[in-house]
Amino acid sequence: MAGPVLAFVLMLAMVACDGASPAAPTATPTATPTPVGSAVPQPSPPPGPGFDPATTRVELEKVASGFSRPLYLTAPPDGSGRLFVVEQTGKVRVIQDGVILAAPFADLASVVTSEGSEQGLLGLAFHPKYAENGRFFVAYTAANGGDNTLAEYRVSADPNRADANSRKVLLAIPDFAANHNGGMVAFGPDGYLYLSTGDGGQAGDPRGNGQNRDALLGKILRLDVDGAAPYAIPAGNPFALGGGRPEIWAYGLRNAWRFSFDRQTGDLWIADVGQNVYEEVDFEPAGGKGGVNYGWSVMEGAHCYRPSSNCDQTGLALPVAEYRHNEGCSVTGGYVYRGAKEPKLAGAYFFTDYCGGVIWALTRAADGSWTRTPVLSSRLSISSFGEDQAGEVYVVSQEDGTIYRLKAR
Ligand SMILES: [Ca+2]
Repeated sequence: MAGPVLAFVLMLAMVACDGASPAAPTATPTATPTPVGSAVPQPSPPPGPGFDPATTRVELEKVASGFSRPLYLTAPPDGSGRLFVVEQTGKVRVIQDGVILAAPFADLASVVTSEGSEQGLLGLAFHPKYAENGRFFVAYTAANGGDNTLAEYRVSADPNRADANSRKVLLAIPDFAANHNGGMVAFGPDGYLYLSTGDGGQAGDPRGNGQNRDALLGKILRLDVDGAAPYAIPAGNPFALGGGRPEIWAYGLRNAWRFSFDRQTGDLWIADVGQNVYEEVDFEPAGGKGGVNYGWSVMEGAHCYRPSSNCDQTGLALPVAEYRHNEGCSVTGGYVYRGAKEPKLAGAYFFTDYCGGVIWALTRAADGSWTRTPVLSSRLSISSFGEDQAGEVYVVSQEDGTIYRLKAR
């Protein structure tokens, strides 16, 4: 119990120490206009007939418990029906037919550091062709001092055990603070691998990484893991031909701890953890060209941060939803529900706050306006959501080590 509580104290301490930032922020001027291919959210298909903000509420059904500081859940696209749970200290556990297998699928404890409250094994993504190639990808803070690391592994001959000797490090980004390490890794509908990185940490983006397109921190990266080793740059990446690091897909992010793709539309939803006041959800419609600047640290949410007034918002994409810290401390992004078991949830984006525990549904009306509806006061410390292969949505509760399934009430 002390771990998560301490984690919060530390997280809040980090958030509150802005005045102690050792380095002056270096605003990095951008010489050329940002290719804001999709800075203004375009209407996607409206929320399905399923979710009704006026009447639909949710409840949680316990799936399995006994995990140690779980941070994520996903499933391989192999028809096995298994759920894979990421534990912060380095293990990946398997739930098969409702039972947690005794032996972990993978144990990365020797290669990750989880000393800091935001460090550890942070993300996991199975290759879209996992059933054929057995490849999967993990994001973690490395034991060498916290490099924000993306590595690839393969499954062994036993489908419930990874090959511990198969590790290949694709990317290791040096980091200067224990907090803000991103760590979401997911394949997009384009087959490319997306990875979030934090701004490095401390508070207030002391090194100006969010707006620095020559830095890999404070970004979402897009990589082709089916081309040249260790990865190739997708030809359509916004800075593939110059203007910044070619790996960058999106920038101006503080710590996009969780993002997801709508499995039906391909829309990208980004939950970016805020500084002192505002938590935000960003939205990039499917088909965007990337290169969107989500504003940090010029802005926190939809508000000027540096400078605190009259900041230059030219070319910045504002969040589609935000809330103040009177409702929480750290946004936990989720998923648009596209499963089959809960037709009443169809089409809504579900997310929460780690401290507040209220699960919200975010929907867009026909006139383009967004509505954030509280659908459950969970009283949990929810570190993440997750999806199974069929699109059912799960809640990962860090403090009680339990996985729940999201249900309509
Ligand atoms: Ca960091």
